[in-house]
Amino acid sequence: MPGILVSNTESGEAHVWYADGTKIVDRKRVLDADGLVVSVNGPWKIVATGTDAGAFTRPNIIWHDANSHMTLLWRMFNYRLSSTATVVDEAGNPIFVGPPWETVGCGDFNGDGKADILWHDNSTGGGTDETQIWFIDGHRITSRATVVDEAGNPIFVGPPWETVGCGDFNGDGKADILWHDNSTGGGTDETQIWFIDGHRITSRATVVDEAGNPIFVGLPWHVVGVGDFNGDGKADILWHDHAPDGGGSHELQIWFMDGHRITSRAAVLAENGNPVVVEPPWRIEAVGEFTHHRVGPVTAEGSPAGTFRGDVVVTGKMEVSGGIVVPHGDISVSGDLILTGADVAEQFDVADHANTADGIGPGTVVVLDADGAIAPCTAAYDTRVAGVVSGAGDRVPALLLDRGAPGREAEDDRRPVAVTGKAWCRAEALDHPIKVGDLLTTSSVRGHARKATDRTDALGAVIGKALTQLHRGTGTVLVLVGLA
Ligand SMILES: [Ca+2]
Ligand SMILES: [Ca+2]
Ligand SMILES: [Ca+2]
Repeated sequence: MPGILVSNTESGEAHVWYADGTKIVDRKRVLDADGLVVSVNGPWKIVATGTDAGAFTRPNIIWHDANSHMTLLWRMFNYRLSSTATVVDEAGNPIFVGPPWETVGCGDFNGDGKADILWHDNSTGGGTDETQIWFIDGHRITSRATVVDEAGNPIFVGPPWETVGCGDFNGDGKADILWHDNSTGGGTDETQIWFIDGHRITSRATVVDEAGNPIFVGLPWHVVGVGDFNGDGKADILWHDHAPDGGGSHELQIWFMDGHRITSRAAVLAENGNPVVVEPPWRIEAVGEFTHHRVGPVTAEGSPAGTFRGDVVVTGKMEVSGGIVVPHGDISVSGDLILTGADVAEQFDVADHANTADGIGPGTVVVLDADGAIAPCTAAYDTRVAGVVSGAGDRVPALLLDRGAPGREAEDDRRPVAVTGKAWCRAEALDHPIKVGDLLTTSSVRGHARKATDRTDALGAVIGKALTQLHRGTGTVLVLVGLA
């Protein structure tokens, strides 16, 4: 939703005024990451707002420090600071640029979905009147380019012309540059758009009124921002009737644009329907897209209790007690995948002859038959060993592979076999006690493991390493499963 960013020059607080068309529908104080009211007084000044498209759009407030000349991005969640990042150059080093260079605004000039920063090298401060774009990815400059004219030559325009904003006026997905020919500096009060593709001007046009005639508007009216107020994909122009000496009605007007032509004009209204007024100590900082999310618990019931068509972003923890089903697509994790289960198990069919009264329960040492089905081991040093049926004691599988969809037929005749990780295992110490660290192999006692005492025979028949001991008889041993 378009938002007008205003600040109070006395208290320092900043507000986002959410605009639905021409009407202010909500006003929120800009908060820092701790939820405290932000103060914009001091060397740091808000110079623009931008929006990065992507998995989700997120507004950025762009700050510039008059002392250090650093440029800082504030990534916002609604009207609250989410994270900050210093703009860095192509090599990753913080970049310091100040007067006579001035930040004009922020827009996506090359159409890659990422907001770029527009600068002007003001000749009244000794600059060359060059206009330059920093193409940005995240907070890093990927390249810089001087704006060139239709013929590809660098273009130098300065006072009385002023760059007053940028936005995509013709809806081609690439930001354009808005100029005004200030009459107090000897200009004609013409407003002009440079339509841009990357850093090249494709065409220039004087803004015309609804009837197609060039329109000349100057002080006390001046442009304070560019944003798409009616959501038609084309940027509109926000004007403020406020002279530097304090004159004017202090009202705001939007020019709804289609390319360089005004389709309609309307005053910005307050919640009560009256024209909104911005007068000192309030001042307008920028216009941007600000997300306007509901804050507070949302509850819903039913099946389904909610449906989203599009991406869903969760910035906090998500707790799911009913399971997650991903019928299509991948799951990608950039952090650690933490599983409380103990082993990685592979699902196997149980051989027909193994479905005896004795069963093939958790902890059973199993071997493969000729069909790849599993049955309890019955011989020592059996190289057909597949692992240990998972799930004995307090250990459950962390990852279950080759598992059919829930409810799949014949899933009852299958068992998860731990092929790596920790699992409790039936074992016998009839001839040889098992100590921690002993290699275990199959036993002639059905479904049991035993200590591997013969290294040669054990080759290819190792189940894993004992993590607990068994002095005599039969019992269970925790095994670090590792087939070898
Ligand atoms: Ca871009
Ligand atoms: Ca455009
Ligand atoms: Ca529009």
